[in-house]
Amino acid sequence: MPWTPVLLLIKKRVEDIAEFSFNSVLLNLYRDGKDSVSWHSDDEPELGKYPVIYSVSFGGERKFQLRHKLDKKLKKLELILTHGSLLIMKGKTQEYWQHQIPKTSKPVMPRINLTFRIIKCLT
Ligand SMILES: O=C(O)CCC(=O)C(=O)O
Ligand SMILES: [Mn+2]
Repeated sequence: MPWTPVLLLIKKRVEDIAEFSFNSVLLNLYRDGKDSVSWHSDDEPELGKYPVIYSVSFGGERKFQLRHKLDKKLKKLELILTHGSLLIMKGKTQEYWQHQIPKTSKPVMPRINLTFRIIKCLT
């Protein structure tokens, strides 16, 4: 899909912070607490060896959890992604960690998450 004016505006704000550019964004809509994303790493080959992902959240607050893939003694990490927050994942995060947005039974506002990414082989 082509960039929309609003997405370009947000992309520019994110790039001003990052001091480099992104060439793609993935948009997720969580309509309510039943919408979720389960454990995964963003480690698709087209993101390269050390994916850099800038993740912007709008709307309802949701938990973001991280778990180490190998060291089971390490505690799960948990952050609350608030409206307007920016989460940065880079380096070996995707190699060693998985993340998820769990379902919640609490009433939550709809949420939109934008993950800005660099796809290495766009034609
Ligand atoms: O909604 C979020 O904060 C995370 C989304 C996510 O992990 C993804 O799209 O790969
Ligand atoms: Mn992800």
